[in-house]
Amino acid sequence: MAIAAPALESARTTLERARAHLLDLQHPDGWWKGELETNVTIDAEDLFLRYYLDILDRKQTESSAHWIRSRQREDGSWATFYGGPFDLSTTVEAYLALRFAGDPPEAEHMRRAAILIRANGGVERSRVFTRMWLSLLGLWSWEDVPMLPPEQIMLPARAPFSVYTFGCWARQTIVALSIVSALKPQAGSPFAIDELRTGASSAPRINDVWDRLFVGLDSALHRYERRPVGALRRRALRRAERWVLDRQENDGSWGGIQPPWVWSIVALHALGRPLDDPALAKALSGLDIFTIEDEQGRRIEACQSPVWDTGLAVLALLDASLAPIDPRLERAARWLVSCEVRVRGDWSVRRRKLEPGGFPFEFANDNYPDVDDTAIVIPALRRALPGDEPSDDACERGLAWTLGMQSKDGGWAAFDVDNTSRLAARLPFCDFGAVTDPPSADVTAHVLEMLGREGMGDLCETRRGLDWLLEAQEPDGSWFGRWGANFIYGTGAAVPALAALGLTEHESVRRALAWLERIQNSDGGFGEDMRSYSDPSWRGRGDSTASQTAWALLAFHAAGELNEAAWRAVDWLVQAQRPDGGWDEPQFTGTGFPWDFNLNYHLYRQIFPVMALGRILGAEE
Ligand code: R01
Repeated sequence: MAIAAPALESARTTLERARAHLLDLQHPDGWWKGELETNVTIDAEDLFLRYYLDILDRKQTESSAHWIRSRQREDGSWATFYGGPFDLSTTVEAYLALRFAGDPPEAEHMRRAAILIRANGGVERSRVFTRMWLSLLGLWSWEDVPMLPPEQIMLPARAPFSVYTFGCWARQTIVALSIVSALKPQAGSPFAIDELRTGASSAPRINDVWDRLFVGLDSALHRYERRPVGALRRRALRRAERWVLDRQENDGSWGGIQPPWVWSIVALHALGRPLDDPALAKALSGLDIFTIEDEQGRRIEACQSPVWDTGLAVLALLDASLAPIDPRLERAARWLVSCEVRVRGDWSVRRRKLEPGGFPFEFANDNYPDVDDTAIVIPALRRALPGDEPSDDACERGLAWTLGMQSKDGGWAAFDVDNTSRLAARLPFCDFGAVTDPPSADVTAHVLEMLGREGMGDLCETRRGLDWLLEAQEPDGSWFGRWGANFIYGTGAAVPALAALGLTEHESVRRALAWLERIQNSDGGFGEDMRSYSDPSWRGRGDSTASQTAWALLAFHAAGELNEAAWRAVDWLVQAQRPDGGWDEPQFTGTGFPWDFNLNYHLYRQIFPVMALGRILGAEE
């Protein structure tokens, strides 16, 4: 499509400024890492943990309280994403953290929150995690939360409800919690929270026979708790403690994510380990690495994404015609090679013969490399360090590992193979977030795009993955987004994958483009609110954002459709760019678990526009 010179010129200027801005954000060691924003339960739970361990620091508490107050909305609520609806558990935990910081319940901002909490069922209707924290703090009873028996760790890996039935993030959290659930530690709380109670039942709702069965099982487990078989319980606790200790990462974390990390600390402490115990000391000092302290206040990152951010940034800068020999790209690529995982992790329970390889999401996470990061890093290394032996060796190992991680239905998930139990989510404990890790369209698409670029389009794994992806297309032409919001993310990953396999003319690509054109905003941009995960009427709907507009452009470019809709989206990026070359994006466009645990990757808004504009303007040269 012939584009007027001024439009082309302004797009080029936008790209140059964005590229310079992105390069300015590179760390001297070569990597990129944007803040990974989540919600205030992470900050509240940090205070709860420090109160429980009796290591609360006045200044830290006040700075965390300042941050938590700053996230409260006019109506007194807290949410799990920018512009999101009131969330009961988040509001309960934020309120409680401010109580620990000394905010009196009669203060206006506290009263407003308490009214909302009571109006929505009270603390009794908050999620299991929240009520476990309350139990730890002496504000709830361990009898009134689901029981997680440590004996579960004794089950063979393939047994139903073995810890390997669950996704890695839930597995690590469950093992630590099963120790806590058995020992029932409780700190004495300095105050009551009657103002948050309604007297409602906290029992899980019974909707079908499975709920009835599992609630019955939980009651039986609570009865067993009164007289557990001593020898078995002691063996189980020892086995669980060993399992936890064997998985602590070099930075002191567990899996580089907050929930297993804080609950492993509570578990080891409840087992009697002193705070200067080596594992506990490393775990506590490691939390400082995930702590951000600035004028906005003190906040904790639930996770960090340097490998993911750096792989994407390298791809974007290469797409924006930065020469591979540019020393800044070389430094980034060498850093990525140094992140390769060379040891077996939990993934090998289902793939005993598969050689280690692949890349993680975080700085330190040898136990849980993921297929998604591997599928981004390998193409980045192949283009940034062409012909480099150590890099190519890492890529070969990563490719072999990825192929070995294909699930039996032909799709790829993030961390595990065939982690698809539908019963796991029915357990009373599992009232929060995804608890399994089934194949998803976005991860499968990233893998297929990598295999296409590797010239492995004819491999049987590729053909089965392609069948899986085509089968997964929604009736409206889009694809679901598991790790990004939402259908725009899935579609922005799937179309480049089909193009990389030579299927630009495929009917499913036409249907995807037609869907994108139907949902384009009147301002030319693209946006999709997190609400589309819980309300179909929000599919493809939301205020325009830089990252989601860029994802749509990746699909237009891959399909060879640089049409009027595409150029209106380019123009939206041009108009929305800040003078410093970056974009603002308060909206969350990433997910840890869709709807329940949402992420705002602070570098998405900088990286994806560079990638999309780079590919489009490169095509116009
Ligand atoms: C959490 C939790 O805090 C959390 C944090 C991060 C993730 C892990 C890996 C990736 C990378 C993305 C997000 N790729 C798989 C996708 C790339 C886009 C998940 C969860 C909250 C509650 C519990 C995460 Br329970 C456990 C963990």
